[in-house]
Amino acid sequence: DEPSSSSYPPYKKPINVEQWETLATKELSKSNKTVDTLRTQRITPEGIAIQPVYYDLNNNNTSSEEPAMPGVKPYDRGPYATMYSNRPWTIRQYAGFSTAEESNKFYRSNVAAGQQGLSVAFDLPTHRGYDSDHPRVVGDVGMAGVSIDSIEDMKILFDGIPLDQISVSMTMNGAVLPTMAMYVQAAIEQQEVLGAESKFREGDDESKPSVLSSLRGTIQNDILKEYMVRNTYIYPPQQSMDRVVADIIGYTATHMSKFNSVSISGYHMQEAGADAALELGFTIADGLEYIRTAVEKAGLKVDDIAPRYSFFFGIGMHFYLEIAKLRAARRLWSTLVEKHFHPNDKRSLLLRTHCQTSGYTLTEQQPLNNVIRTTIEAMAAVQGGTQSLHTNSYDEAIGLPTVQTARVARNTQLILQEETGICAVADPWGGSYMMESLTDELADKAMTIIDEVEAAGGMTAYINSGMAKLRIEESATKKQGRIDSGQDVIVGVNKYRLDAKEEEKERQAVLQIDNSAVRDKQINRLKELKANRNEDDVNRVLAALEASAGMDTSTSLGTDPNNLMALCIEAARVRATLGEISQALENSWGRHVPSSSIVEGAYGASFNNANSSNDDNEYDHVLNEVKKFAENEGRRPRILVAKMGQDGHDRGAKVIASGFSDLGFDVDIGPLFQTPEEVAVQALDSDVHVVGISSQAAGHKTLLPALKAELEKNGAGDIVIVAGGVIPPQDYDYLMKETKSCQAVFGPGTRITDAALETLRLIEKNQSQ
Ligand code: DCA
Repeated sequence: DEPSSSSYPPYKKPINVEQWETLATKELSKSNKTVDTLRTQRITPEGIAIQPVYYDLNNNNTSSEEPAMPGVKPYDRGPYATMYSNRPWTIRQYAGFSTAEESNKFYRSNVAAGQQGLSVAFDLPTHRGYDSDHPRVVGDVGMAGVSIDSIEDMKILFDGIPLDQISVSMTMNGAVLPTMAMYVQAAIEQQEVLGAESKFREGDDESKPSVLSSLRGTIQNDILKEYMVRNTYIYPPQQSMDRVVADIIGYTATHMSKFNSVSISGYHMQEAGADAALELGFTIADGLEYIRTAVEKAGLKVDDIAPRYSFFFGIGMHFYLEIAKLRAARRLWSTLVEKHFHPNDKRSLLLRTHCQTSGYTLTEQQPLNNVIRTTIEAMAAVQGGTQSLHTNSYDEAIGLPTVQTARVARNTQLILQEETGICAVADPWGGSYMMESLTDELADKAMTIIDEVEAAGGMTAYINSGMAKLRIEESATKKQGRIDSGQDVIVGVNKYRLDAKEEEKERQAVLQIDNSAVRDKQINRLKELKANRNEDDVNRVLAALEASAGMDTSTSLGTDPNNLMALCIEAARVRATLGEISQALENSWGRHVPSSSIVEGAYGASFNNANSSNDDNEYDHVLNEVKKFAENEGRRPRILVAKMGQDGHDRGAKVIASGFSDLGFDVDIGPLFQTPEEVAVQALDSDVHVVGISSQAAGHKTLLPALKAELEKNGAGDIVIVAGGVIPPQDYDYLMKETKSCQAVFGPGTRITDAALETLRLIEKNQSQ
């Protein structure tokens, strides 16, 4: 019953209830429950006992082919036999903003209010390996996450939070070595403070666990998807895989056995526009590549590392499909890991996953609708059997969540866990004709994609060929065309929209961060740190790091003295900063420079599909207006689509670039991570009519005025600036009136045809002045 690599037949097994009971009993051993308790723990007022698992009771359990039980290979129905009837999923809200003090306060109150695990969002300078005093990060410090420059910040972040008891997930991929090291060193120093009360091992007291082996949590450490979609990489792919990812996996396998060393993430692919099959196929292919790197290149054993690989998927609005996706993911993973790596430990086959409801499906218009969307997505995640879940706040299309919206998001999960009875049953969909067949079909489609990647030599090679990025961007552009043409309905946006006045009334307050105050605070703390440390120690460790980075042999074994994770912990101990540690590695490896391209024709084709019968459609109207402009002007309207600061979310920028290009604009697309000065230079060099700035990470209030000033300084004040992305409507006046730093803001939900037409009008207006 092994699938072939090119086709993926439905995977059915005889039901074996006894096997399930044995597994369930084992899982229950740490509680005082038995299988019988589970069978009777939820009785409805009508006297119906809800069962922990359902299967075809008319079968004699051996001869017929049925979907295998939960906890049984290939795990379609869940990685554990008892699932939530024994232990509900972890409510794990992703959060972090401003300073470590502010975020720590927020974490503590969340835990007190029912959150079960922490999940840290770092700001973009931290992701990209810059300290807060670096000139490239002026607009980004503390904005899209918490700012961490050193071990001192990390200690404050977890102050009063016992790291041996609460599991901590950290979304970090670029500067993953210094961040992980600072977390570990913070735990060691936390234990020193706890002193006699500490449950950790001191000296050679083997009866107690060591600090490191007590730490529970997950580091994202998934660099492959950064090159495809999220763009918070620092170093080139090869060194990132063979040294950074592999050394962390090796180190944690030896010293931190409860820590998940990688969180293989499809989420960002879905956010960037990938459909479910692409998200699934690419994510599983990434996972295979991470095992290969650890086993074949670093010489680690599959059973030492694979049980601590974890996954992360996005959950959008296609309810049935998202459930099928998680079922198919577990099946594909267990089958392919078994086939390629022959593990002995069953845990190597289990796909355990975190999920997050989709940020992309949230709308700026009528934000309360987002509560409903998030609830539906959360239900898909848990009916698909996720282990851990983040539910978005309903105001996240326009900014950072407030205390109130964060509470609604958390309560969404608490209500599902404690009011609905959903936890009582594992995989309620098992045996449904529709769900089983959807699972088969989606697994099949994803398998075709995995085959394609494997044929190209695995995911690193496939990414290097540019194909992975292109396929996701093409999928995103087509999706935008379907939304703009009304084929895909979004209630309150492209259908049932309120008029402007009513929309205004529904507007939400958003959390405002005083970016320059956070930056000043961080810079002061950096100065203090540097004044009080031993520079010789710092220089010695940084030199050792650079030397190790320069070696061309693997240092991934957890016992290797040159293991980069071990050296970074030492660097954190002597108070080297995150920027210094990152720079030491960069001295050996350099910084990765991405290339960018534009998908052509996909927007137009997708838009026109819906309107093929209509000769006089809006798409053609815009195309004609652009043509007229070109005839009058002697050249086409030219736009530079750019991103400033460390914000790497480029779905919006890419989709706009492709859409405008299909609509007849000449489009230049700027490199990522530009300063306002660099964008101005490119705008002048390319003689554009308009600069379109896409901002997803809250830096707009600092960066847009700086760009405007820079253009004016160079005598190019007539270049139109338009902005789009996640910009709260409250900031529109500041940008358009107070500082006059842009002439239009295209918020979420703007159709590209509308944006293109308005941009054209603004160019004409500027020219006539
Ligand atoms: N019966 C008995 N034990 C169970 C059951 C059950 N039904 N369900 C879970 N458990 C156990 C697990 O085996 C695990 O124990 P272990 O650590 O000793 O193996 C423990 O309970 C925790 O459960 P788990 O399902 O692993 O849940 P989490 O600790 O929340 O981990 C996971 C979830 C996806 C693996 C992790 O990588 C994670 O938290 N990711 C979050 C990533 C994130 O936040 N990203 C931010 C965007």
